[in-house]
Amino acid sequence: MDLISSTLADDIGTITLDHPAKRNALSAALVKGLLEALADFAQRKARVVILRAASGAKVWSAGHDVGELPAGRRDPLGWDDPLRHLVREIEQFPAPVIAMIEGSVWGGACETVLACDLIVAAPGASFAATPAKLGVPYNISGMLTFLNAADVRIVKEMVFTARPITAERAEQVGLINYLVPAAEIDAFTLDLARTIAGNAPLSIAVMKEQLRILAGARPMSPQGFERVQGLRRLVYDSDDYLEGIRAFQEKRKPVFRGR
Ligand code: LCV
Repeated sequence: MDLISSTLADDIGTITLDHPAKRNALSAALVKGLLEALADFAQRKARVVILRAASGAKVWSAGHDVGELPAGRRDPLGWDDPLRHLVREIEQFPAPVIAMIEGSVWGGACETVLACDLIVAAPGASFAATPAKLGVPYNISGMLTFLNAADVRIVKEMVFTARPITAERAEQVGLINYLVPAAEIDAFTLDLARTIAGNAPLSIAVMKEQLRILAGARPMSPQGFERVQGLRRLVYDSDDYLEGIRAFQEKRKPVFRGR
């Protein structure tokens, strides 16, 4: 069963998340489909990609597939995790990726959307960073994705409260580029894509890569990195981490005890 669909027309690639039964959770299988579509578009020299869910989706994506998170004792967001691959491929894709959002976006999907180059959202859309709700120690490059997308105070609000922020608020704080009525969002996003596709692709590709390298150039000493990795290990080895995953699977509110 295909969990995504993709089309390429007039140099514009469109990828649609299509696994509503699991609210487009970013499972390894769904991410594999996304990566294959992006690789195909790169090979066919797409000049811009639109990443979307089905029209009228209530949930754009529920984030990392919780059922695929390790049950403790292993970094849940290590280098080879499918979500980490997806974020890197979007950032390194040689053309702009536009996230077109209808519905709610959760956790790793929120980071995936923020890793896109432009974001167009409809009223009713929302964005939630959920590690604190699950007891997950988010990873450093993931935190950098958030930090590059919003003021640190907004990032702290998102990650400490784990509460969704509305598309309206996201526009106010500059988290998204455009807020467009649902009835117009398809045409608006296609027009934006067409504008980009009509410009010089080589110039755009090099500016996107320059911005990626500059945005990633944040000083962190080896000692600082090791300290953070040690702190993250304490979290994913904690009872709270197991409790977060268990509570999600038992469809109940987690009880975190700070150990
Ligand atoms: C697997 C799911 C999921 C799901 N995984 O429908 O950023 S971090 O660190 O937190 C990172 C590790 C991460 O991204 O973690 C995931 C964060 N995501 C969330 O916290 C959102 C979890 N999902 C929900 O709160 C609800 O599913 C929403 C509000 C998205 C939709 O609610 P709704 O009532 O429409 P259900 O909850 O009934 O879900 C429908 C089916 O999708 C599965 C869920 O288990 C259910 O499966 P069953 O029908 O087999 O029970 N599902 C939803 N999200 N992230 N599976």
